[in-house]
Amino acid sequence: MSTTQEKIREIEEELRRTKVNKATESHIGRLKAKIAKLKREEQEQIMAKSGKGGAGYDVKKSGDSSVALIGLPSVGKSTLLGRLTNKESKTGHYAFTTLEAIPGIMEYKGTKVQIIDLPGIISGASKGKGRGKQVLGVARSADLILIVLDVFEAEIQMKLILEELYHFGIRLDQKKPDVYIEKTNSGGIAIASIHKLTKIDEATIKAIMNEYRIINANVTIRTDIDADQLIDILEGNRVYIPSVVAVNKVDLATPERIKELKKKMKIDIFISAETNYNMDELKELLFEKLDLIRIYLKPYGGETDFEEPLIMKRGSTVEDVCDRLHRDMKKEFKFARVWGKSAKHEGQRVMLNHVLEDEDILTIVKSRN
Ligand SMILES: Nc1nc2c(ncn2[C@@H]2O[C@H](COP(=O)(O)OP(=O)(O)OP(=O)(O)O)[C@@H](O)[C@H]2O)c(=O)[nH]1
Ligand SMILES: [Mg+2]
Repeated sequence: MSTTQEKIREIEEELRRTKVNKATESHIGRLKAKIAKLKREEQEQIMAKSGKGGAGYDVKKSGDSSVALIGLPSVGKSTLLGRLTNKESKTGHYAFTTLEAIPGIMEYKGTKVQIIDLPGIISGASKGKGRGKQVLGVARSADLILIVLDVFEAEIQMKLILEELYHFGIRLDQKKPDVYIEKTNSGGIAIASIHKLTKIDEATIKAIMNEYRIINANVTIRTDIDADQLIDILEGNRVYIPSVVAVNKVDLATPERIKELKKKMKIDIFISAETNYNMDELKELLFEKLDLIRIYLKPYGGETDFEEPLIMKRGSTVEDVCDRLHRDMKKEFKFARVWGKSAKHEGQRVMLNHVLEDEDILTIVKSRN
């Protein structure tokens, strides 16, 4: 065991021994920050050691959005890729059939979603075990992570996956906490929070920040954060990704087992890649969670193109559409007209900041028209 690992273990031990109450809150915060820093050090050591041979998978992005398949070996990820896309990935009844990242394209409701099949992960993946770094590296840059579990081992697999993802800096189904830190030269740490902070107090914030050698700063907080989230912000390098949890091979399980799992854990969908059970439902769920919207373009004075909608992230504005269409579009923009859910009335006249909705029809009027 390295000295870094020893130190981590020691502090983790102290953390376990410390009773959680008002008096120990800032001490606990400081210990957590120490652990985070040491873990980063450990991670850097691992990265340095595995140096060359550890190049990441080179997955070329394509489609409107991407989904990474994460699960233990043999849970059925490759079989699932074959069901969701037109791509074949070798399947087998033995572990580690897949050794690389294999992308396929799922076409659904006019969108093209890249689904990436990956080798199974194992305990210690985030520390580089069994191609873990490469696999989790792909997961980090995906728009959504589809967690695939085996119906008979769902509980233990889920626990392992969550730990590995967390340790690799992936925060699932969490919005990036809105915390803004502006370093200053004097005056100590001034905290301004928009809402009441219920999970962390000022002393703890200061203790954690001191651990990161920040003595003077203006901190603006707009999320009800806890100590871990503040540490995430200070560490940086975290990614915030939505997930879907699917339990596979339910064709092999009894109704009792399914009921038990439903009671025990939060599962989004039960599937069988083998028998195609709930495959359409899974596609719909992925589509919903990816939060994509379809925009039908109607050229000025022309017909609406319902065949090939523009696929955008939810929350996109007319300005985002302009940027997607052409680099200079914004310069020539005069106004736009919208029909559909986001319009107050049919053909509403809107400007660049207008937020669009799924299946809106949009006409952009350029100043030259
Ligand atoms: N009964 C049943 N078997 C399945 C199902 N999905 C996959 N399998 C079988 O499970 C085995 C493993 O499937 P794979 O798709 O290769 O699993 P994987 O997760 O890609 O495995 P690795 O690449 O080794 O990580 C194969 O023998 C599949 O035929 C399912 O829904 N039901
Ligand atoms: Mg596979």
